[in-house]
Amino acid sequence: MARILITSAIPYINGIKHLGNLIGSQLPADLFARYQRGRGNEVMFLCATDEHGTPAELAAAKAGKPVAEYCAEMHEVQADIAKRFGLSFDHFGRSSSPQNHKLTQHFAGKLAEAGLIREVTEKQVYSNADGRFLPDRYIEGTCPNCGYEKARGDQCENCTKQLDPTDLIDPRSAISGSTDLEVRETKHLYLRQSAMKDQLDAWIDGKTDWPVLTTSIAKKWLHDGDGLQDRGITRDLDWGIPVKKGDEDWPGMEGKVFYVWFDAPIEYIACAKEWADAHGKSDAEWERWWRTDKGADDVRYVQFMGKDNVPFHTLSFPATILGSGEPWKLVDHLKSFNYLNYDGGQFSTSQGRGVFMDQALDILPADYWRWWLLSHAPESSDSEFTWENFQQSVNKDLADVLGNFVSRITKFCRSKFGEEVPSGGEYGEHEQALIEELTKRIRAYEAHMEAMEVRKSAQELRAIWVAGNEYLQAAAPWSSFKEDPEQAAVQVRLGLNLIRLYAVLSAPFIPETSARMLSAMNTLDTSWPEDVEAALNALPAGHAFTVPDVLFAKITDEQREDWQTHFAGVRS
Ligand code: B3M
Ligand code: ZN
Repeated sequence: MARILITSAIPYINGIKHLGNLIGSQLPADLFARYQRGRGNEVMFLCATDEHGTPAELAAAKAGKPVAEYCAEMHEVQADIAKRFGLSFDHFGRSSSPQNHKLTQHFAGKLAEAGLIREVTEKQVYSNADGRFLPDRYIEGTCPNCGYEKARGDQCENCTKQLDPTDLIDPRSAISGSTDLEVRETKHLYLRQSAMKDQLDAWIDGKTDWPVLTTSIAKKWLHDGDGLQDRGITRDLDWGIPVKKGDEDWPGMEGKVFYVWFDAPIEYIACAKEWADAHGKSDAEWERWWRTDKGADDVRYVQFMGKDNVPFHTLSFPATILGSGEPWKLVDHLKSFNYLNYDGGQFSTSQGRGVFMDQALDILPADYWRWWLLSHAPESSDSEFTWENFQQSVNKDLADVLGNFVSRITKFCRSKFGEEVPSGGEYGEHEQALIEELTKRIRAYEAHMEAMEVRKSAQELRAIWVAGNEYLQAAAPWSSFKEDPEQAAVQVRLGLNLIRLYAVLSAPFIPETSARMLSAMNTLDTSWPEDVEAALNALPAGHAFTVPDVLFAKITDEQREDWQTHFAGVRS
């Protein structure tokens, strides 16, 4: 039994995620986790909310809540939606957990011991009225380039020009509106990534099986311009993990916190400890996933993320881990995604454009969305959600192909043989041909799933459903029944067994429906079809079943138009 550690990029706490976020990391990670469990492997699937940084502070302020309270509430909201989408995390943690505080401070201490941290004095804008330093994006003013009055200190939203806060005309605090600002000196910690360039370079060179898209991004950061830059890992904020060297205070760093991108990936590890603590397990039980000196050397570690997160995972986080000098597990395979667009534009959280996870579940069950998103995953390029395409996939793949197959065979059996698997006869030439085709296709499906080729896996699964439909169409038990009831019994027995087989194969994509299919087939046998012929004999003659309710309702043109209109605007 292989052991597989899977992490999904941890979603920001600031609001409910849209479908583009979902397909960019959490959903494909869940597909992989479910598949690996289905194959009998031991899986640890971790995700969490990313709770620090300016976005969290801003969102809490907007909601009029203390940031800790806001994060606790939003964590519950996200956890609930994740559950309803069938995301099967072994643990859904929080980057603000005490475990992550401790581990982040631990890493900083180790990096300091290794001489990899330097202190830098910088100039930053301080707001007297707010009593705090302002991050660039907390400063607003008039854009010197286009005259837009609400330009931010890092960039003008109107003309997209990159700005320095000092470029702004009439700068003011975005928090209080105060113009009582001054430039003050402040001290920060930098991680000396430049000193680790060769080590990181060599590590990336060893990753010959990584997609070029991934390694080229890493190589670009390593070699372009002046090469890998040292990175500021602290901020002047209240909310975050206090800067400490292990358990000790860090002189001169009082009142400062670590930068969100420093502590967020460390949460991948801390999350495993949260999992252990939540289940009363010992440290050894989570360390066997993460410490190569404690059993993790035979773990395969796979990360899922959107393409914009690749540099942090190929360079910054490995720099933290390697720099610590401790035997932590490094990523083995990194699966990254392009962007999903929405109906001719981009999904946008700040503009409320697109379909958000809670809204999606308000109109249709999770499996409809899971199937569409996974079968259209933005792998080799960006992809686009349109309502027409969604309607078409649901109606064709789910309702016509899979749903119809299940309904036809169970209803026919009930009417002619009753609600049990019919007896008599044996699989003949046509059945053998189908078994052969399915064997080939299932082996291909496994290979695609193993390689995390999400779209190809979906196509193969669909082809497996189609093969069953075509068999049934050709066998036509409804006509053979008249002359040769025994032959019809064989065909129906095969069809009912196919339902169980399809439930097992489809579970990673559509887990809820898969469970309904298994329950209609009255079986707990979810064993993987290593031997397809044996799998098609799993339900013996006489085995009772029930006819399930319609698995997938078709989307009508009227519904599609309604949704199209409803989601055309922006969410407030
Ligand atoms: N929260 C960004 C994102 O969700 C960030 C990922 C952190 S992964 C450690 O895209
Ligand atoms: Zn401008």
